[in-house]
Amino acid sequence: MRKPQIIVGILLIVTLLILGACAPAPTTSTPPVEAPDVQITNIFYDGLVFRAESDEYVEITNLGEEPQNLAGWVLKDISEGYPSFTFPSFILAPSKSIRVYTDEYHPEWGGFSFEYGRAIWSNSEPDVAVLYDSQSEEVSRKSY
Ligand SMILES: [Ca+2]
Repeated sequence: MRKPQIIVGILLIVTLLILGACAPAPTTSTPPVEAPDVQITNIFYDGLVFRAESDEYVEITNLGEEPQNLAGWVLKDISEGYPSFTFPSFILAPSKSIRVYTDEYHPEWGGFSFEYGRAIWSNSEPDVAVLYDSQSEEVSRKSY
């Protein structure tokens, strides 16, 4: 009575080992280099608010298919080297946009602001905005 059970047990183990060996190996290939999913898509540089142009904004869009957490990401005017804005933890969903205003608060666009008392984006000499990820790697840049 016990021998058949042992044989069945051995057969089971062998079957499992064969199945394990046949299972697809985990892929180690790296994904191809693509355009960054999160990009600066618009710079509204000519604000309507007289002089201070607090309504200027930089629009950032997730063009990819995965949500992206912007925690620690930095948006900077590299033409002057300042100001820079560091994002708090925020999940930017696919095909969604946020805006970083010069000195206004718009919760419907994420509520981000440089809180800068003067115009940032020059109307006469185009500036360059750069977006860096939390590792200080450049993700996107745009002028106008
Ligand atoms: Ca401006």
